[in-house]
Amino acid sequence: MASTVIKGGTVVTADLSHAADVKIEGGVITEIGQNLKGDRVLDATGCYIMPGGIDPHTHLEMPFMGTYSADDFESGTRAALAGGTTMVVDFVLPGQGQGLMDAAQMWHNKSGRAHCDYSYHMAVTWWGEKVWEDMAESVKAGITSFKHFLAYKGALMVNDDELFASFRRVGDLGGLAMVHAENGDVVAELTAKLLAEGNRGPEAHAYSRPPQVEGEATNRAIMIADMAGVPLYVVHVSCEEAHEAIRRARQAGKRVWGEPLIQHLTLDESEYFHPDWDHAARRVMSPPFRSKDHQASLWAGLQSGSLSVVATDHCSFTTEQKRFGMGDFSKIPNGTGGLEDRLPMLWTHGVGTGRLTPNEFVAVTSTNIAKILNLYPKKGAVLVGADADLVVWDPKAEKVITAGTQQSAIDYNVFEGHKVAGLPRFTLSRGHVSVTEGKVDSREGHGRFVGREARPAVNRALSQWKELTAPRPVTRTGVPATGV
Ligand code: DUC
Ligand code: ZN
Ligand code: ZN
Ligand code: ZN
Repeated sequence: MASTVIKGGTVVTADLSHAADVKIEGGVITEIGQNLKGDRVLDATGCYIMPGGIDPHTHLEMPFMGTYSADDFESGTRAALAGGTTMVVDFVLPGQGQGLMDAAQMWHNKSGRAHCDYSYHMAVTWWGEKVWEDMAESVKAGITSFKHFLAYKGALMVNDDELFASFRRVGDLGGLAMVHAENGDVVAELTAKLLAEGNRGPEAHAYSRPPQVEGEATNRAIMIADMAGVPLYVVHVSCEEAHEAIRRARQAGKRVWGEPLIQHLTLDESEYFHPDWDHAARRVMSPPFRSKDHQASLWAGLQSGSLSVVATDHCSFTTEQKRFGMGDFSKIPNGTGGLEDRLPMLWTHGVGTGRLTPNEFVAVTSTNIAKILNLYPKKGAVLVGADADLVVWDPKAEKVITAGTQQSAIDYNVFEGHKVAGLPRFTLSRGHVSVTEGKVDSREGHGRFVGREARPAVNRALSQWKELTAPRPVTRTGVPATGV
C-alpha cells in the first residue's frame, strides 16, 4: 500500500504543538514520529499540521424560500477543501408531512458527488407520530442530532409544545438537540410592520430581527431543553443576548454549546446600509450581522470558552436569486457563503491578532465539534488510527479573497477584498491530497457519509428539574399522558 509522509512541520492539535512527521496509509494516520519514510513526501517546512476543519453547519442544495441554495455537495465540498475544511455536516430538511427517512434518502441522493466526508443533522420541521417514530430510525441510521427552528413562522417553525415533546424524544434517544433561536412570532410582526411603513430594503431585514428576538428564543430553548433533560447546541449565535443565556446555562452546569459564525465575527451591520442594493442583499441572512459590540462579545466567548465552535451556515444564493426580494426584503433568500473562507478568516482575525492560540483555533474549527457530535477521534484529531483528514497550514501564505478565484458556484463573495494571512499548503481528505497551494485536485464522489452513534449514558443535560426528567408514561407523541 502506497504511503505518504508529511515532513518537517509542527503538529498542532487542540491540546499541544510538537515537531513531528505524520505517516498516512490507506486513508488513516499510521505513525507520528521522527524521520519517517514514505513513498510520497509532502514538505511541511514552516507549516502547522492540523486536523482538517469540520464545518457543522451547511445548507447545500437546500430548498428554501422558493428556490434552492446555489452550492450543492459538489461545489460546496470542493470549496470546503480549498479552504482547509475536510468535513461538513449538512441539515436534512424534511418538507411538511414528509417522513424523516424519506428526506434523508433525498439527501443521500444529492451527496454522492461530495469531494470530502460529510454527515447530517435532521431538522424537525413539523410534529406528529410519524416524526416521533422516525426519530428512532434516524438515530439508527447515524443521524443523531435534531435541529429545531424557532423562526420561519408558517414554514419551518415549531411551537413550544412541539419543541418540548421533540426535545424529550431526542433526550430519550441519547441524541443532541439543536436550535435556530429567533422568536418567529415577533419576527413576523416586525416584518409586517416594517413593510406596512414602507421599509422594504435589505436594512429592514436587520430591523426585523433585533438581538432581543434571539436572546429570548435562546433563553427559552435552554430552559425547555433543561426541563426535557436534553443537551442543547445553539446554532449561529450572533449577539450578546444569546451568548449571555448560554454563558449562564454553562455556568449552571448545563450541557449547552454555542456556535458563532465566521460572518458574524468579522462582518457587521453597516453592510446593510451600503448604497448598492445588491451588496446589502447578498449579506442578508438570519440572524443578521450585528454591531461591533456584539462581535466583541462573540470573540470574548471564543477566548473564554463560553462559545465552542465556529461554523459558516453556508447557504449561498446568486445575485439573481437575491433579487427575488427587490422591493420586499422578506423575500430575499436568507443566507451567505463562507465554506472556503472560514479557516483563513478565523486564522487572520483570531490567531493573527493574538485573540486565539493555534491550539484554540484547532479546538473551535475541528476538535470541539468532533467531540460534541461523537465523531472524535475518527475526525478532529491527529492521532494514530484517525482519518487522515488534515490541513498543512502555512501561516505566512497570503491572498486577497475574491469571487473570481473561489470554488463556490455564486458570483460574489461576502468577504470580497479581505486580505488573509494563513492558508492551506495541502488539504488531505482521507489521505487524498485534494489541494496543493491553492490548486484543487479533489475527487468528486470521494466523500463518504459518516454516521454517528447516540450516547444515552453520557449525553444527558444536568437538569435542575429531576422530577420532570424521571421516566413516566408518555403518549406516542411524547406529551405526558397525565399531569403537568
Ligand atoms: N439562516 C439563513 O440565513 N439561511 C439558512 C437558514 C437560516 O437559518
Ligand atoms: Zn438557522
Ligand atoms: Zn442554518
Ligand atoms: Zn490524487
